[in-house]
Amino acid sequence: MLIGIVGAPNQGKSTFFNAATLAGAEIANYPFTTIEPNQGVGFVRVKCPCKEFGVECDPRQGYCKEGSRYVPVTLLDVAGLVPDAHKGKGLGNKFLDDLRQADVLVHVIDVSGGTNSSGESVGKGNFDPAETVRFLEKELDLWMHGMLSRNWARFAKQVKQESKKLSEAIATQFSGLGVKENQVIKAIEKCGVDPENPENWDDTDLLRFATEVRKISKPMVIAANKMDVDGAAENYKKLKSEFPDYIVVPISAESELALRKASSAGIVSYDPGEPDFMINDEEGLNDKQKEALLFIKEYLKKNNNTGVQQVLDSAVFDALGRIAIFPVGAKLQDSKGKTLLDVFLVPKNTTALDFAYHLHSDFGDNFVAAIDHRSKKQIGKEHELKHRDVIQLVSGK
Ligand SMILES: Nc1nc2c(ncn2[C@@H]2O[C@H](COP(=O)(O)OP(=O)(O)O)[C@@H](O)[C@H]2O)c(=O)[nH]1
Ligand SMILES: [Mg+2]
Repeated sequence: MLIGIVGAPNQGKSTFFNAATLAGAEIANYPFTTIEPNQGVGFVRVKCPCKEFGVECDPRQGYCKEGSRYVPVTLLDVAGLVPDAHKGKGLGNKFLDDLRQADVLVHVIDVSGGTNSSGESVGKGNFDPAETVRFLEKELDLWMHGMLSRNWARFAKQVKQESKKLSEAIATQFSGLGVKENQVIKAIEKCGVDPENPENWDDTDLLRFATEVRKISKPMVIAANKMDVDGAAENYKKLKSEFPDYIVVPISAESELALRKASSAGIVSYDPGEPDFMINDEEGLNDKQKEALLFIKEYLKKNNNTGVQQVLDSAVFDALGRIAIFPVGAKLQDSKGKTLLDVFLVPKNTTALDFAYHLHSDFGDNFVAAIDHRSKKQIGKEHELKHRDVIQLVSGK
């Protein structure tokens, strides 16, 4: 699972990334092989079944705090996007290459209206952040369109001559888009282009198709950042009403970063996503630190949370539509007596059998039934799992 943090320069992407990944790698125990400088480990939050069942859990990865299970995910701090990046301007190509790998995007924007789409500081309230949203959508669409249109005529002809399946051919030939075949099928249906005659698609068709592919393959939430600046709240409301199809989450990345740093230093007790924090050693603080923490306290009173945790949760569970499933043995334990050891983030509509295969092909091949640990009822192969299900697999071997 890879979450791409995207946006124009100076909107707060790196601040968001640093806050969300601070010390993440150490606590996550998360196996990744190709970690790069701009990658880090963050967490999404799931209500852990441990409280409900009255047990102590032993997370293999991530951690559990006060009944909240923090499940590791990889975050990617994508290079800042500038206008005309799709033509290779700025770090355009690097941006788009990073993006290809992402399952879901978090678009960080300066909702105080103080930064334009080129990343220039213009003084708060002097820029409409809605423009930044449109600009990013357009850049992504033009990038995808550019990749498709470059060789389209030749590609379409070849597909036809060799009687290939168009959706499959698009997914493999344009691997640079990072799009799966089922997503291509959906996009073709959505924009009503003729899959039998791709040579007849004109440039407008291709752009419409690119737009649908982008929407389907790169779901996105908007992190309305710098909400701590005066006047940002009005912009946020406006943005939310202007983009009803997006999840827009108000955030203050800087406040979250300050709290995480203070928490690492032992100055405060704070759990990401929570509405408050505790100052541990009031006397040990200097005036500046005190003032900063009081400012954040006031912010939290008004806004309920910094929003950083909520953005990640929304990206994975709402925009991407994943559900968290806890596989267990009898008594919630695995063969070594570890309780609620694992949790997996799988697509919605995952069936009991899909889940068995997700764990191991042997579990799938030898699937007999599964038991829903809450109801103690047996469920069959085709049964669709729900968010936070606790599932015991019954295997034939
Ligand atoms: N007031 C305020 N400023 C922020 C916030 N997040 C980031 N900034 C500031 O915005 C500027 C750009 O942040 P940065 O994370 O480097 O942006 P990036 O270019 O998108 O990675 C820096 O001066 C940050 O301190 C926030 O939540 N509130
Ligand atoms: Mg940056």
